[in-house]
Amino acid sequence: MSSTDMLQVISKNGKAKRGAEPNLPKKTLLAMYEAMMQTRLLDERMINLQRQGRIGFYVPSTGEEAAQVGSCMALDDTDWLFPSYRVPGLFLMRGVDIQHLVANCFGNEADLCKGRQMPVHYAFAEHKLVSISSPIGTHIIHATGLAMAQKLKKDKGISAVYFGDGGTSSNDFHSGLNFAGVAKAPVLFICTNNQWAISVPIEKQTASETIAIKGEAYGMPGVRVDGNDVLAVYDACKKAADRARKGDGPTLIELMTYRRGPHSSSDDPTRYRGNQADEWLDRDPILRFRKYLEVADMWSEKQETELIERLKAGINAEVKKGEAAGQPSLETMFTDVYANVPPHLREQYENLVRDEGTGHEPDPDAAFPL
Ligand SMILES: Cc1ncc(C[n+]2csc(CCOP(=O)(O)OP(=O)(O)O)c2C)c(N)n1
Ligand SMILES: [Mg+2]
Repeated sequence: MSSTDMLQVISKNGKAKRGAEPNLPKKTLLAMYEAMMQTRLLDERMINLQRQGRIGFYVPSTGEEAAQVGSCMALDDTDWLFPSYRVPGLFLMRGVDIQHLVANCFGNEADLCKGRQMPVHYAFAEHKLVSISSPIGTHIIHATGLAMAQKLKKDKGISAVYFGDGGTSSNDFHSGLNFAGVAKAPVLFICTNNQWAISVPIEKQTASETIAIKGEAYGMPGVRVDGNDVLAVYDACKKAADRARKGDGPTLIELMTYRRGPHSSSDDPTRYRGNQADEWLDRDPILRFRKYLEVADMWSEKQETELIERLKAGINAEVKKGEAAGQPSLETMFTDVYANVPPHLREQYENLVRDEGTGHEPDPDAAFPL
């Protein structure tokens, strides 16, 4: 297969292409479907909360669920993941409790980052999920570096880094792939090509025929996959992971999909694009996988209704808890940076505690820091 062909397993009518199906047990297939649905429902709820002014910010991934779930299922728990800000499904797949994702968006006292990180920029080191970097592309070289270390240490794990089509224009994309190619580092470069980088369309991002083809320049295979086909995503990532684990080096994987929603809750895509998103509705990855499961007699309307009800109830319960929780204490603005808090910060902390609740407002004209 060349880096301009597109790998597909499930056709539009839900039937698998002969001989193309990965050999996955029913239990795994249903777990994948559940994770995709949970990702979609969480996104919908969080965007609604933001629109109601109950949380400040959110990044939806509607229509990109197969890219997240299929790729993550192909990796082992020993592998390190470097996520982008648009992959909540990865966290759910790795077993992060949904309460932590919700608490992060509220930035409340239950938030593991104590409201100090940007919303949606989760970090769960114990699940081998590296803290999300907001600057585009910087984590690509981190993943390469970690993979080089894994190789030197003869570690069993590999690394996988998630970025978008816009990320391929960053300097770090080029240096990350170059180093990985030379070092034969065990890393998967997973590019979710949703065809937009905020308001920049893919045709303004690159003059290459595909993103996958760029792998060739760095001495690694590039594969182009239908990113709305969860089994094709799984298959391509599993083959690339096996290859990396064997010592054969990195792979660039381009997952073709479409950003159906806004870039983030702060964005209004009607300002810069027409209604192409509608065309992608009937290529919905969840609908396609559901058809596949139904054709294979693994799924019914009743199971669908029950699953949605159960998942919604779980999300609602966490939202209730998240909203009822208090804010992080003032003290947390000063903790976790210095083992011994320096005198000037201690003084600021003491002033803050003294003024809290006294109606004292900081003077905006006072010398920095206020
Ligand atoms: C170095 C850098 N430049 C610009 C930005 C602003 N920015 C945030 S998201 C984004 C678009 C990224 O698009 P893409 O990589 O396709 O990912 P997607 O949002 O589509 O998932 C940009 C330009 C940034 N965060 N970092
Ligand atoms: Mg994009």
